Amino acid sequence: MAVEQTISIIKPDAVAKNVIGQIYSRFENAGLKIVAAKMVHLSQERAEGFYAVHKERPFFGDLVAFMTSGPVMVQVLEGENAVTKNRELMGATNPKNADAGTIRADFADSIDENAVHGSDSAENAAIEIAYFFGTDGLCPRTR
Ligand code: DGI
Repeated sequence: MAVEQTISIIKPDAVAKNVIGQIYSRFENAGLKIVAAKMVHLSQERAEGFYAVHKERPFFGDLVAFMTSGPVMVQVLEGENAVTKNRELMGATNPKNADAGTIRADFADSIDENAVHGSDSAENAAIEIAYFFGTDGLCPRTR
């Protein structure tokens, strides 16, 4: 399996719970490396643009309001099978259905406030990385 990159976002609920470090530890313990990271408070436009695929869904307004309610931590994770590995660490979208020991089982309260985002394919990962970090915002690990 080739080395991949994926976007992870620690959402405003988990930032507010002060568990950025605990979530980072899970990435590191799974062999994923952080090669870019920044804290941002998304504007309405940035949040709407990021979730544009969902704009016709009934929960879109609530999703954008939640994602702009406080800062988020955005990182690029790199490693073998990074897209799938991050999705496995996250657990199911609805924390009620998330396997024990996953980030959402441990830190999310509801489907509306579910702690983390992760790219769902390598194609979307490339789009999301460009959305947050442009073409030269990554720091390849040189040692
Ligand atoms: O990739 P995921 O975050 O697991 O899920 P997704 O890309 O299908 O949806 C993006 C976010 O939108 C998800 O993290 C929470 C929200 N969402 C998705 N489906 C529903 C939802 N929110 C509500 N209230 N109801 C839904 O059915």
